[in-house]
Amino acid sequence: MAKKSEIALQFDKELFIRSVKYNVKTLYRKSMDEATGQEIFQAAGYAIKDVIIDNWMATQKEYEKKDPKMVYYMSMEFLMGRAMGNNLINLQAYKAVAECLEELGLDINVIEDQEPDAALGNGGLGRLAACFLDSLATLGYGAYGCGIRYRYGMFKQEIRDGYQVEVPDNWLEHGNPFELRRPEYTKEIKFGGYVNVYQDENGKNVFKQENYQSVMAVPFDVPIVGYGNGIVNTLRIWDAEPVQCFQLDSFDKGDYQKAVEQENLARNIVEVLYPNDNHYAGKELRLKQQYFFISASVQEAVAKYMRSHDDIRKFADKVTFQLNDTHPTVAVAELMRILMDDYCLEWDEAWEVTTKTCAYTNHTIMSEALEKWPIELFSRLLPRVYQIVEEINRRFILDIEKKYPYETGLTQEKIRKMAIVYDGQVKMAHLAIVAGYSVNGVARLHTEILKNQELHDFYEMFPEKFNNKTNGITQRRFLLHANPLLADWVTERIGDGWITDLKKINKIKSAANDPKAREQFMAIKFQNKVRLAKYIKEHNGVDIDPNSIYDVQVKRLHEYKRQLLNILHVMYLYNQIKEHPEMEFYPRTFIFGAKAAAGYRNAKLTIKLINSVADVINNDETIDGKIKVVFIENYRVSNAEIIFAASDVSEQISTASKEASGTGNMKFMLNGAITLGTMDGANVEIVEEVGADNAVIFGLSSDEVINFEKFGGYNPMDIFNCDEDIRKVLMQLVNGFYSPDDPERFRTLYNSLLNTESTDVADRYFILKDFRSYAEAQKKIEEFYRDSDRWAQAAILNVACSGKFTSDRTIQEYVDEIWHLDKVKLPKRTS
Ligand code: 26Q
Repeated sequence: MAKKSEIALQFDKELFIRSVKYNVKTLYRKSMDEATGQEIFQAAGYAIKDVIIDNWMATQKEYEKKDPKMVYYMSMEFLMGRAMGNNLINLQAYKAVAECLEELGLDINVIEDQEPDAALGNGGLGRLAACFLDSLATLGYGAYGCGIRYRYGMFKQEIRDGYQVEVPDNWLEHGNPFELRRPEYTKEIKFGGYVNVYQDENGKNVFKQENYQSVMAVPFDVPIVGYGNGIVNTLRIWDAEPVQCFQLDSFDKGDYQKAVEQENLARNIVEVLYPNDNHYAGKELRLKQQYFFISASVQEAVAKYMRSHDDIRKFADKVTFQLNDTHPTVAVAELMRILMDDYCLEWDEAWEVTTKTCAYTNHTIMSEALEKWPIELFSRLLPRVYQIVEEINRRFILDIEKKYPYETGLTQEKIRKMAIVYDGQVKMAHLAIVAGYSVNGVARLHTEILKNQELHDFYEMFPEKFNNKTNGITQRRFLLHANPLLADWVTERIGDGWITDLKKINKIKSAANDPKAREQFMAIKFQNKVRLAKYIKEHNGVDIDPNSIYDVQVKRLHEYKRQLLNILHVMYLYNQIKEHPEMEFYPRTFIFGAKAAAGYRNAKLTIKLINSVADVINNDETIDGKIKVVFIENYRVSNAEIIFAASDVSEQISTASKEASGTGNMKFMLNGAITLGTMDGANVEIVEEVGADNAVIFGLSSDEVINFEKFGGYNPMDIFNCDEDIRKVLMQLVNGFYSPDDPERFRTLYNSLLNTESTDVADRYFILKDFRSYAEAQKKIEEFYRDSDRWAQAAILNVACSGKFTSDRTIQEYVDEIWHLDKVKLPKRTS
């Protein structure tokens, strides 16, 4: 049997060095010592792409030969982060390249730092897509990621005067060595106009969209390297270009107008990623983006299939589309359109293919995230697609009437709740469920809530479609690359099998009871804490103490994630220390990192509050540095890698039932942090794996939250009136304690917790309700940490029990239970 290292490319160091020098010369007309860091990164990037490209070609050839079933992972977001380090890791060439660069007098970390993050996503959903691509390639499954090549990714966050300022992310400024433009696959995408019906020679209706505007979709391919197996899959992201260059004088006025509009459409459509996370904003341009990349991807998927098959009716034998939330759901109607209008299938035939091809993943139960497009907008932009959606809806309503006949008295209510087109809106989740063969949630609890609450009506109608796929993360990026010290320590003890089979990491369990191993583990954690302290000093100018507990909450800023609970507790602790200076207190560094959607007022104000609290506390010399508060600017994939490795406490404190899964929680666990969390999302399964003794849990259960939401019975004023400590903290929001220049600054945060006049529900996220329980849990953390042996034991057990949370496991479950893909193995390379 060929060993992994034989299949993986033999890495030729001399060739690589020559290639870097050559690239510096031909790209920049410079010698190595004249080149800037960025130029060397580019040159190294091209040299790495050279190494990848043979495997890429070999993989695609093998796919052509074996014709395996493939998945198209359709997603508005791929939060890839940096490519260089990850590609080298998966090529098993990281150390070799580090040595090459060293020979050239360069530090690989410095070169890696030159690469901008590919931030084509907001948060969890986008990063999940990136982890899935890594696992698909590593497991040897044929897959395409389909998305948009945004000119500007997730904004860069700057903190000025404590406030978030959004700065455009011009990530392509210096060029991207890892992408390949593929103009030969260009597709035309049509918007607007109207649909005319003609009859062909057989008297069959032919639908034709006319007087439309179009843009050209031009794909860029990005290689996705599997770990040590020679497989290279493709992330295909679409750029927009105007249909034709036009000359001013050769157009009459109407055409000129149209030409300009088309040019603008092309310019606008892929301009920028919408920076909303878990929030729907019904923007016309967003719907254009969705149809743009979906139409291009579906057209290409069908064209590719037909290049090597002759019967489009068997499409679903070879292709499946996974819809990453409802954002790509228009794929359902676009596939119907292509099958009927371009391939002349009858409705029933096209429906058969479509419903065997499309599957939908739900990532949220937050009602403000549900996509509902106004009919007026949807039908104006996509007139033919809308006709098809209407027909899907009409037929679905017939099904509802069949299942709930009028004599049951349920018909009207079911139609009202379940119809795809209703009340002037197109409901994308309903479309995805009706037209898909699978509906999955992303953690066990989340899937149960979907079945029993949010999507209960659909579950009753299609129980067989519903299934759970608990999220996962790739250990290649989030341990092997992010935490080399811990990765080496694990490998030394148990071998490197965990890199492709994370269950095996369970073998380090024995280290938890080995005093020497515990000491080594804590020493590694300490070094990682020093690395983060250095980063924070460089980027924030704040000194933090690596001997303090690093208590970390990094994730998007959202009220349901309750960063506000965290910072209110810090304010409370600070009051305690001031009131009882003699009180024993283990030094703590509270670390935050979060981007707020640009228009989300309370989220942005929470960032200001965190920074204001930091200002006061960090500059109060009377507390002996017992508490430090740090807000890490511009939290993103690349600095996340440094942060997870250095964390002691993982804050996962969402209101129970609101966080579908969370994936940061898993990255912390893998790096030996202890979860301080609610019984929400995947936290439930994390606690199940590691044991309740090795995590700290607090707060309302999801059932309790759901009951309060349904039946009422919680009034935060009761808590305000009875709990003096909480009252004091809340009053500090409005008495200028943290905002002497403007005492009213944080009034809206105060109101969100207490005031039923300004919001429909006071304390919608149960922050005050959970406060005491959280404070007690925090106390437990402190006691826990004081017993450093016990802490080290628990931390190691977290690493040891993280096996379930690899995205390799998640993907294998998608393959076995949803997609049914064929595995591909590359033949041994002889050259
Ligand atoms: C929708 C309409 C218009 C503009 C933007 C959006 C939009 C964009 C992004 C809506 C939602 C998102 C992102 C959602 C998201 O990241 N959800 C997270 O998905 C993770 C992966 O499954 C889970 O772990 C998290 O719990 C969930 O919050």
